[in-house]
Amino acid sequence: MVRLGTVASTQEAARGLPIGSVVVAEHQTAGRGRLDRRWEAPPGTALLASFVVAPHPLLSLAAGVAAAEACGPDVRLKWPNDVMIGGRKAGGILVEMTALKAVVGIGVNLTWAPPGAARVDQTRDALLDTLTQRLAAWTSASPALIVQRWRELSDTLGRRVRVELAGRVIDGLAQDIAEDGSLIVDGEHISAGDVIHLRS
Ligand code: BT5
Repeated sequence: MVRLGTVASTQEAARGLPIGSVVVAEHQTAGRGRLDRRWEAPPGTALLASFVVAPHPLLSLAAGVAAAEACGPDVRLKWPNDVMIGGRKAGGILVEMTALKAVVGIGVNLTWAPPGAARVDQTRDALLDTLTQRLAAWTSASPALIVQRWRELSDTLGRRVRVELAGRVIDGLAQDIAEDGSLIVDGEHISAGDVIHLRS
């Protein structure tokens, strides 16, 4: 485990390290979300970690399941892998994959959250411990088991959602997760993108 003070992003710090490495930082000056969005957290207020793992086709869902289980019983997952408490985002996951390895970045709000977001009431080290264990278990689980557990933890399935794709918007019912991890909305398989939960 590599513990750092201030770093641009733990993702970059982890990229050159071997499988099995974990990088944790106190503060990120350029914490990233998906699609180059920002991940915000004042110094010392969050779990900011990157895990170097073997590539896995369902890694993003597996990491979501691991994070949900580590964060506590009230946590649900918004597709693809937002960690939600009471409908508010408490944590996020960024998976970056190459042919040989993957870096799973996980950020969880602990003592601070941006307006409208949620926090997890745990210490950083306790959460890091459970998360490391859960991630090891779920990254070696079968795809069928990962999908089944994701369904149980889902906050998205059964809801009306809006999916924004390049140049197109789909409003429909989030029916299921396919074996490849894609979200099925009104029969259409969505493999990447952002989902908005609509009020039904
Ligand atoms: C994510 O992206 O949710 C993935 C976040 C991954 C962060 C970790 S921290 C350790 C590692 N190192 C990094 O540099 N990154 C990873 P996305 O689904 O794109 O969501 C990003 C959006 O979430 C932003 O555009 C904001 O709207 C919102 N956001 C930013 N900071 C937040 C926070 N602390 N809590 C809740 N929402 C936040």
